[in-house]
Amino acid sequence: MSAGGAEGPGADTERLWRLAVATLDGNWEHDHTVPSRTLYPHQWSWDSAFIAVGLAHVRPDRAWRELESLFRAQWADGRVPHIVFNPRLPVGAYFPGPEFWASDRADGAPAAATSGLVQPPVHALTAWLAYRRAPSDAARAALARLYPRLVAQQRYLATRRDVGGGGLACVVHPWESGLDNSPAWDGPMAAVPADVAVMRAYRRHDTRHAPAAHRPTDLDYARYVAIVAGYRDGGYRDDDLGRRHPFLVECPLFNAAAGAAEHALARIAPLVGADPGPHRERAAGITEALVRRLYDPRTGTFRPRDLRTGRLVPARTVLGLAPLILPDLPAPQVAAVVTEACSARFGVARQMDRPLPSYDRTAPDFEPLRYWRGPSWMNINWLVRRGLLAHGRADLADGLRRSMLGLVAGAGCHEYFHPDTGAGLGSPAFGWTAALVLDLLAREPAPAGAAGGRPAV
Ligand code: 2M8
Repeated sequence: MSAGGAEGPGADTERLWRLAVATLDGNWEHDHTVPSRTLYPHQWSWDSAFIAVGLAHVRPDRAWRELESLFRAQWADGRVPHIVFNPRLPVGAYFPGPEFWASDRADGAPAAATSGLVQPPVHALTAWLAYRRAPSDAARAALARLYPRLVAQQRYLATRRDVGGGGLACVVHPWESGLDNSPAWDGPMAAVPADVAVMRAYRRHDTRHAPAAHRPTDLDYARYVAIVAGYRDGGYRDDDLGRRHPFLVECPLFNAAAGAAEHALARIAPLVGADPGPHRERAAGITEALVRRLYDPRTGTFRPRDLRTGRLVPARTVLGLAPLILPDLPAPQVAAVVTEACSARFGVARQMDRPLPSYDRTAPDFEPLRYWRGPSWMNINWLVRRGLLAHGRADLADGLRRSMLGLVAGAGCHEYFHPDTGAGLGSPAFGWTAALVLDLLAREPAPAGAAGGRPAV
């Protein structure tokens, strides 16, 4: 394939660009972009953040509408819900739907029906990138409106969610990690009491649109539902979670995103008349806490910590590479993570056939078809590529970029991809895949006032 390859942009680039724009346009829904018309027809939190990065290249006004519509559904405590439900859709358009979450019964919930969970806080980073891509008075005004909401999002995580007391936020559900059925959650999930028979009372929506063999199992879903039900029945309150909540994990990707958010807020603050100093201090604190609490010097990797057992989880997943996005990650950890990324487990190289898988390729339970247990995903690859660039590894970042573009050139804007064959899996017209392809194809930031961002062909 030639899309963005060493041979330079060509017809493939033009074709990919058009496909990506058409995918984003096709998924646009009055004030946001759905991840997928079939599988995920509402608004998802970190999807909207990644999507805004792509929209900034082609429809900058929509990039800001995307983020602002999401933050309109922010709760009074600062949490940004992981799903904002579209009231125009019929009951059963997604499971679990608004009737299950019952956000209208919770204190501090917004007028819109939402979930009560969050997702990795990549929004400040992507707002900063969207602004840098297409700076304008309108973009600066949008940033000024978003800034206090982004700060409140961070405050919620840093205060209500620091259940371990060590300066990191914990996730209270695998859905909050974004990597729903990652092998990283197998241990913590095994401790969640659930009976698979409860699923007889529900109708799963996902397996109507994707093969069951690609999706989390019914037992996974029984546990997902049980964790939500407990949290919901406690009014989605976070006090005393350590005593009563069955799933509490500190995730390296989630916290790396929180650290990157403080770095981004430090860049945004002067533009909106705020002080960048506190953001720099908080960023340094998160990086220090990540290294202290989640870095395992024995294996040279970052791993999630299960707060119920106090132990790091054994699985080596792509989550462990995410701290690379922190510009202040200390050199020994940078070297270790790059070594892990370049190992046979993940296969990063200057010349690589396929992007990163979501899980260690050499693990006996690696599953190339099942969701976050093996397949390659564009958003994670995009984050790791940014991390490689931040730490002076443009050679590896370029290998990753070409492998990502090759995947989409071969299979289209799928949700995820077979990590060996490159076959497209899941939804065939997926929002963040399209958006991040645009970002990979576009040149690095457009000069202030430049229009478009479309690559030369
Ligand atoms: C997937 O998660 C949802 C639940 O939030 C699902 O499986 O139904 C994950 O891939 C998540 O990371 C993503 O944000 C969401 C929508 O694309 O789908």
